[in-house]
Formats: sequence, structure tokens, C-alpha cells
Amino acid sequence: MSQEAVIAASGAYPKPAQTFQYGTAGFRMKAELLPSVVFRVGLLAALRSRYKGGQVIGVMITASHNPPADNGVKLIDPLGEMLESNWEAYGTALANAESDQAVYDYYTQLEQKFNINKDIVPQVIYGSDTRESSPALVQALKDALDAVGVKSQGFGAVTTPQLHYIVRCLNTQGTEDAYGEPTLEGYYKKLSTAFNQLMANKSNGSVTVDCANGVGGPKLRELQKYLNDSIEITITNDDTETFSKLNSESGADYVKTGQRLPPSVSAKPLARYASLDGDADRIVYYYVDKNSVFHLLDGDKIATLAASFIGDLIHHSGITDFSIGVVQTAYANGSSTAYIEKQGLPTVCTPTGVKHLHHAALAYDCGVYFEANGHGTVLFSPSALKRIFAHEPKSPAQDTALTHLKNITELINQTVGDALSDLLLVEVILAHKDWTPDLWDACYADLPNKLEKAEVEDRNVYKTTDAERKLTHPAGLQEQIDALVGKYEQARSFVRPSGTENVVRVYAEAATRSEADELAQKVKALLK
Ligand code: G16
Repeated sequence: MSQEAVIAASGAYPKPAQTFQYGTAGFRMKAELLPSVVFRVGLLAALRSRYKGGQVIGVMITASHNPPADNGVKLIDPLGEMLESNWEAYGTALANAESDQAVYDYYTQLEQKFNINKDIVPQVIYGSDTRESSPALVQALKDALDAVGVKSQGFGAVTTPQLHYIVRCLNTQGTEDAYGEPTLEGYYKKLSTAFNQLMANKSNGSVTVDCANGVGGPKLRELQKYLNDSIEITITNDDTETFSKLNSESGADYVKTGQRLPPSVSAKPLARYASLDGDADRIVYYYVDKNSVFHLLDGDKIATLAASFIGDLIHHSGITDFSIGVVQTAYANGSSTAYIEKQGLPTVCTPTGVKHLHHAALAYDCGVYFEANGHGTVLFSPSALKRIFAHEPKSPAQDTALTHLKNITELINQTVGDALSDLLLVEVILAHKDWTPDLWDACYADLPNKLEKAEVEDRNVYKTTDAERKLTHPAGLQEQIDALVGKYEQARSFVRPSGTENVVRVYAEAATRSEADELAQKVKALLK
């Protein structure tokens, strides 16, 4: 790597007059502002790989649930986790360096700070979602990787969780923790093999999946080819050619935020429906009842379903002293938390962002983490996996439960929340329990809730504490929120700045629908 090469390559991607920040899910904003950021993230990925002894780092170009004109970029660490959070600041500093020389200087400063061995060949893999802006941003990334001598490989349009999976497979192959074959085919085979075994001799009708016109559509079609015929999957909203349709009147965020059907879905009573988001790392389910009333089965409902099913399998396998915990965020419905605690399981609340939930979930033998928006997965600790796979069943019933449990650990993408893997997980559980969506829904009744977005002059003045459940700044605002909340039954409300959009989010829940809506509006009015 020569100074001239880096400076010349950086010169093709001038920084706009803008301050950047590595947020909830990397950098995310209008795509035209991003080329310099993506170029510099490429440099950071190279450093991170060398810092990690040449292990493979992933770079995903996506803005997930955001509108079509946005894009974004985030890094994936060697085991498929989100970038270690103390490196986010280096990404932010690199993205904000004011000249090509400053970019190079900061890069070499980091090399020195971490005493990075320059002989190590860095390795980076990358992928993108289906946005119109993605190819140009991929080019900016490649130019950075080439400028600093990275051995790289592109996977084209992939779901975010697929790239996480491949990163982990590449870094673990040939070890006792080998995660799978590091290809898309390997991903489909791993999930489908587990699914087909869990669904052998079962059939569970059909599910309709709205793919938000994003990359999840073609990938789900691909996955479908590997699945047995135990369920029929109908794919809708899978037009990835018309860029403007991405996340438009469709997708998990549309359904969860608006608590309504996508207009393109005409739901049959008690049939199962699910929506993915733009990069297929989130999923929510829903149905309409016999009176055509819409019911949402969100991330909280998926978490409780998964935790209780896995808990039962552990118990029926004869495995003892096994800890299961559920990790949520402030958005978790109060009823879900109460329900989980009633089952005798511990709950933990972390700030928004799967990186926080993932970290907290590692404290358990089995950590189930889901954001209410449908982003989540289940983690089994390495020692828990060893115990499960070494366990000797003492009866045919224990043997059956243990076999199911082993397959569940393979079905779940343990690197990150994965809508396709979560879809199959929910389908398996519902089939095993012989549950229709209303039976699943009946586990507990959600408190009516409302999520609003407020456009504010500067979202950075909103500072939170207590896992984002309280504001510390602007001074006095939390007291005003508390006073409003005190006027309603079973009420709760909080305000937090988004890490992915230029807005502040307002959440409210209360005993009745009208009270939840009113509380959200009143809290939102405080922000004007
Ligand atoms: C991203 C994050 C999620 C987060 C969501 C909204 O989701 O990965 O953890 O819940 O953004 O974050 P915020 O409220 O800070 O804007 P996705 O699916 O868009 O990548």
C-alpha cells in the first residue's frame, strides 16, 4: 500500500459537507452522500481484518427498512456479529476526515495505535441489497479495498443475514466450531436440512410472505427450492426491478409501525401472513380474525413463542441446569415482558440495536433476543451446544425432543436476526404445537401502543439513559413526559433519537387504543 495510491483512490470520492456518524446499524442516509463514507469504510474493514490477524470481515451495503433513495453500510466482525462497538468511533472519525491526506494520516495512525502487522493480507467480503444506488457504492468499496491490497470477494445481492452467515463460515471452516459451507448454497442447505427434518411427516397449510420488494424475495424463492412440501409459501411484493417499490406500502416496518395490512394483501381470516424488511433481517407475522380485525404478531410474540418452545424441548430432552433468558428493548410491549416473567424466565432490557441485544443474550446458555420490530434471533452458547450434542437421552421421548432441539440449533441463524431463518422457525413451532395464529396470539394480549416519528431540528440534543427509557436531555422534558404518563392507566412512553433516520421516535402504550394514541400525540407535541 502506498500513500500515493490511497490518496489518489480517495480523491475519486470527495467528502460532502456533512457530518457522519456510525449509528444503530452503521452509516445510513441519502445514497448520494455516501460514496466517500463507503470508500473509507473499506479502509476500516481492511484495518479490522489485519487487526484480527487476517480473518475475514464483511461489508454490507444496505439501508434495510429505509426508503429507496437511502442507502447505508455496516461492518460484520469475524463471527458474523456486528462490528465491535468501540471501533465505531474510528469509522466515524475516518468518515469525517476533511481531506484525502487526512484520511491517509488517520489510517496510518490507527495502524500504529494497534501495532498492526503490515505483512498480514486483509480479507474482506461484501454484498448489497437491491437498491439502484448499490452498484456505484460497491465500486467505491472495491476501489478502497484494492488501494490497500485486500483479498476480497463480492457476493452480489444478498440478504444481510446471508453475508453474516458466510463471514462466520469462512472464519470457522476447518475448526471444531465450523458453522457451515461458506456459500449461499451452503446457507440454503443448512436451513433446509434442519427444517425438512423438523417437518418430516408434518404439514401446516400455507403462509403468505410480503418481501417488501427487496432482496428477501428472490432469496426466499431460492430457499423454497430446498424445502419439503410441508408448507406452501406464497411470495408477494417481490418486484426488485422497480426500485421505487422497495419498502413502499409493504414490508415489516410498514406493517409494524402502522399496525395494518400491506394494501396488496387481502387477508383471509385466520390465515398466516408475514412481512420481511428490505434486507430480510426482520420479520413480523399477522392475521385477520373472523371479524376481519387485524392482529400483529411482532418480534415480542416471536420471542415468547421461541423461548417457550426451546424451554419445552430442553425439559423434555432431560437436560437440566440450563439457563434461558429473553432480551428485549424499551419497545417491548409491557404485556410480553409480564408474560415472559410469569413463565419464570429472566428478561433484560437493552438499548435499541441488535448489537446490544446480541451482547446481552450471550450471558445465557440460550439467549432469545428480539426487538419488537421483528429483528432478532436465538443464541446458544458454545458450552450449551456441546452439552446438547453430547447429551444421552434416557427414553424415546427424550430422544425425539433432543433430535428436534439439535435441528433447531441448525435452523436458527445464530450470527444475527434473519427473517428467512425466523420464518422457518415460526412455521416449525406452529406446526409442532398445531397452533393457528389466533392460538399463538392468545398467549397474552398486547397493550395498545403507538409509535410515532417526529422531525426535529437536531435529534442529537436528545440524550437517553436507562436503556433509552428515559431522557436526560433536553433538561425538563422527561418530567413533562412523566406527568403525561401519570394521567393514563397502565401507561408508558419514551422518546429516543433514531440511529437510522433523521427523526426522533415516540413510543406510547396504555390500557386502551384511544389512550395510547392520545398519549403518543401529546408526547410528540412536547417536541415542537
Ligand atoms: C435497524 C437496526 C435495528 C433497529 C432499527 C431501527 O434495523 O438494525 O436494531 O431497531 O434499525 O433503529 P432506530 O430506531 O435507531 O432508527 P434495520 O432493519 O433497518 O437494519
